[in-house]
Amino acid sequence: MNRLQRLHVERSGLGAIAAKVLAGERLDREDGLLLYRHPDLLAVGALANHVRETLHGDLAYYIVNQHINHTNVCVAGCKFCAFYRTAKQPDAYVLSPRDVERRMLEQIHEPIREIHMVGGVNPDLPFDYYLEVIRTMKRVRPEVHVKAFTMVEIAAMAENFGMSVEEVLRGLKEAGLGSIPGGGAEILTDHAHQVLFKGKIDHRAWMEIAKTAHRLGLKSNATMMYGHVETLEERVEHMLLLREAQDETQGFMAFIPLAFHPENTRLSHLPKPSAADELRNLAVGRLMLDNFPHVKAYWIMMTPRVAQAGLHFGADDLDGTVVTEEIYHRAGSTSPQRISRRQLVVLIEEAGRVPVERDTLYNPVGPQPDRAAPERPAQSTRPIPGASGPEAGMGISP
Ligand code: V47
Repeated sequence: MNRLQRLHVERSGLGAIAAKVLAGERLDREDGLLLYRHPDLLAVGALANHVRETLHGDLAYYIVNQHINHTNVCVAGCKFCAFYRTAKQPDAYVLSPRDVERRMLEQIHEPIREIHMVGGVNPDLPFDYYLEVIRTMKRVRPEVHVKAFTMVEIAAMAENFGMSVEEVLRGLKEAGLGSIPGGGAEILTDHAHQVLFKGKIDHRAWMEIAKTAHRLGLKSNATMMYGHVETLEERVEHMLLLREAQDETQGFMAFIPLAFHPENTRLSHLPKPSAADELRNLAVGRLMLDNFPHVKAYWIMMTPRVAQAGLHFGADDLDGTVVTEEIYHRAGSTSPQRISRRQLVVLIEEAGRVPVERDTLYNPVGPQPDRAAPERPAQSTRPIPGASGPEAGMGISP
């Protein structure tokens, strides 16, 4: 932070939090709430940007990827979802492994590094279906990273097939699964679970599966879907639970706040998210989740414009080219369904950041930009043991 920004943050009344951030001290529940309630969004953003730049300098990551939703049939009945169908509805679908192959072949000319696949909780699909889909993806593009199936889908597989979560994960991993996307976390509290998504696992199970995956060497992301029935306290609680789990496993790569899109859902009376709320959630996430390496501004749901601004509110990643997105588009997203690699690069450059193409695990790929990130790889904003001075704690743990 430069002197002017520091003065601004102090005058805004966030001096105590700023001092903690600059000293690398962990923020607590009350700090989280204050950051949510504070009227000066730019001051909150400046603090988050400081952490973001300490970790990643000017770099902003993107990936060339393809999203495929293999089925919209789901028995969970979540109130926030515009995507799911019952098996009997006329527009219910399941993609066969051959269909998945076809979708991939349509994009075979693109240098895709990741397939992101999630779908509904569909009890009619056998375990072999999931294995076959993964094997097909690896056959069509052996080099592709398969990031697939949320903790919710994995829980359902374990239950439906009489297997332990560990057996499911080992089977999927053997077939070629590379990591797990961050979906299905919603808001990790009993209240949100009861009101919104009681047809699927609660936060205890979500976290246990995440930790099991991490222990088996599968990295994952973590989302937070906000802006529906939850309170600010619940958002902070969600972040604290993630932070605690991350202390244990170090298995989460990115935190991805997702603003609720109400159209075509049973909560369609709720307002659409504001850009200010989206930016604030990125910023609070960046500040509270001091042990998460990355914060993602998922352009598909934020729109490219707000995601660009997000790169100055704590986010260091825009996600990817995506190709075909259904979950938000059914819920009223006005973003395009795909974006080219060139467009992503331009979006990042226009925002004053330096684009870095990455793979799923955040290894840079392709030609590297001239300007580098801070010397050490991003892992945590916790203090470096033994370091001193007012900004020492903003360093990165070894
Ligand atoms: O689990 C569903 C959310 C998630 C709505 O890991 C909604 O890299 C807002 O998890 N309004 C799926 N949100 C998407 C997801 C994701 C996206 C991008 C990257 C990654 C990653 C993961 O979307 C669901 C749910 O939490 N969601 N419906 C809605 N109407």
